[in-house]
Amino acid sequence: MKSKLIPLPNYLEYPEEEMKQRTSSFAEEAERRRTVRNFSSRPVAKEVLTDCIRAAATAPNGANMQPWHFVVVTNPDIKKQVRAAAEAEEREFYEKRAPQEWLDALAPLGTDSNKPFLEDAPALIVIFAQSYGVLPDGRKVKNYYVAESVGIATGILITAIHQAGLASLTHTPSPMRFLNQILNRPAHEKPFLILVVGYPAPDARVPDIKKKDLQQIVTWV
Ligand code: IYR
Repeated sequence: MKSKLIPLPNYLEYPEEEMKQRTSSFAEEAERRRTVRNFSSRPVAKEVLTDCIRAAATAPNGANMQPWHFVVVTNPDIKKQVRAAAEAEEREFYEKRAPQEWLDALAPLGTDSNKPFLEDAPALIVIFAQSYGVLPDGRKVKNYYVAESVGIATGILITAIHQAGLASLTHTPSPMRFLNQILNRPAHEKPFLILVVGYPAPDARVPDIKKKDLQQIVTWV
């Protein structure tokens, strides 16, 4: 197929002062985000979740294959099934599989195998990564840079949820294949992570941890 290039649509340039202002406010806004593990059961408008996913779907991705699928779980029975299966995996992890070094790294977070947030929160967005695409006629198309693409989309999703004034938690019970069965997704879709979404509980507590200083993480040459 020959490429058809069009003029860049909808580009917006800002005067430099405004650019600095916008960037600094955005950074401040991003710095307010905390991963939350205590959720209120207060419902969230479907329209808001839909728009957050719309934003995520703009992610740059390999060859524009868009190798993702988002399943939004709000049904209490399905949330219950997800919780039961996730907690079974997590008990294996915390009690048997996790090496001591990993458990030590998790200690400051205060996590354990109980995952009440999987039922408390009004929505779980389960992100699936498609190892290949399927054309309408059933033929398979290869996807490229799947992990990178889905990771970027998830980052945008988390940011969209945060800017809506909602909280999220990236939850990765391992292995996560049980999600294919509960959510009825085909085998070529691999669960990437569960994003737990909602309002924080009024008494939500978060670990007292800090991000690295910029000088530790940036080198200018
Ligand atoms: N999946 C487990 C363990 C866990 C692993 C990492 I790396 C974290 O940053 C947090 C938790 C759990 O959800 O408890």
